[in-house]
Amino acid sequence: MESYWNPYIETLSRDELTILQNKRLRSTLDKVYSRVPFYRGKMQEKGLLPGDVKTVEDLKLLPFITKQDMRDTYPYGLLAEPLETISRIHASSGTTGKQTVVGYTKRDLDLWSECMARCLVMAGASKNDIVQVCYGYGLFTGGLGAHGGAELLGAAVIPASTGNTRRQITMMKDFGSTVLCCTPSYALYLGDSLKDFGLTKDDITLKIGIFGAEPWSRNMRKEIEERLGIEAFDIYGLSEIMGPSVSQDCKCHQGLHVWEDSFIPEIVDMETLEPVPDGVAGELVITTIDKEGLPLIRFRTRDIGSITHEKCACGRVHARMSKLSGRSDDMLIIRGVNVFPSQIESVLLESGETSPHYQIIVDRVNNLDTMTVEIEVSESLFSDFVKGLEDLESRLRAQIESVLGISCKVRLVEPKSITRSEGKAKRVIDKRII
Ligand code: DLL
Repeated sequence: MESYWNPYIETLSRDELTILQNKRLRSTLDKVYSRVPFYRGKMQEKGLLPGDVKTVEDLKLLPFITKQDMRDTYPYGLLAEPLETISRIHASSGTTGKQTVVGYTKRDLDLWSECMARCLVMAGASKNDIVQVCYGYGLFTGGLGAHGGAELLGAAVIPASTGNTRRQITMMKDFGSTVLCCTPSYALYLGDSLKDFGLTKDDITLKIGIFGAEPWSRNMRKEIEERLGIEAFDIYGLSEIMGPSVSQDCKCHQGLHVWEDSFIPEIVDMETLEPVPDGVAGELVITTIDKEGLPLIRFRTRDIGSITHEKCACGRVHARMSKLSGRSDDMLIIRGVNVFPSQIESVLLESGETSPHYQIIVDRVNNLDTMTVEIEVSESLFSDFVKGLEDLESRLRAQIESVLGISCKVRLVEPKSITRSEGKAKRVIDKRII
């Protein structure tokens, strides 16, 4: 028998859901028009008043909002509530120095926990479970997001955060964790590491895994399930909208249910930016209709996938998005952390010590992502003594690591050794097979 955290909302009929969405959309638009100069300006440019958008069907009249707009209004320009009512701030990396900043009111945090609790129950978890959260805690939304939902559910939460695999496995075994929340690549790594500690999947009590923050394939899901002896679920979210729990798959594993009472998903053609019908792939655009602190209207996620509004066999009417097939920009996700090549470029430009020719090589070794940045040095420096090069390598590595927040290798290479491209420079060689 299917369980629901919020049976009323999760099994509404499409008509009831549409009525709720229309009402919430109108009030969100009224609010942002009156309180956020950015939205008022954008709507006025199009000659639109909030009353012109009456239903979800009319969404297409509205302009989009992008990560760039969030940076242009950094840090608080898009808040629809006074700062005094903001309870928590999260942020995520941008293409260059500035982060995108998101403020949550107390009610927003409750909504987030509600959505996460729905995801946990959809995966089969209950208050009797022990949930080990190995997403990072901090500005990244994974840790605190999963944590809030598990607490609301009434489960016992282990706020393990990332790193220290030995300790993670010891806790998993000794504390009797039954639900694991982390990135899929870390789940695979944990699965692989069991044997290093003389354990098998029969020595642990995990039964459910809730994995997201990076793309992963069905094959990877099978591998993880096998190694850890669990059922794995795909959870999606993004800092700008809300962390984990914008959507997740149910036990049917036929797409990720988007909690449509809070988030309206659209898929738009990547060239024309016009909405496309169900089943056709394009860029995912999300409008929040129940958030107070930072409502976003038609946010371009840059994630590519498709959507279906067909009711699911699990009884939920909420639309399902496909597994994501990629991004329409150059963002990389390395160990769950978002990396834009331009962030590395700005470090190199600022340092003034190398040529601007560089290449990022991403690989997966023992199921963990690795990143090496190859940078060409100038002729004069290259002929210099080796010690100087080693110092420069470690200086650049430290700078890149501090900007990106993840470790990497830096390798200085001879002038003109990185292949020049006739068109767009090929900055990234991604050797990962996902
Ligand atoms: O990754 C939030 C999150 C944390 C989601 C934990 C799930 C679990 P950001 O750091 O802002 O937020 O990165 C968001 O990560 O636009 C996608 O490109 C990618 N992403 C997130 N979940 C998935 C997923 C968090 N299940 C960006 N499959 C998004 C594929 C995902 N890509």
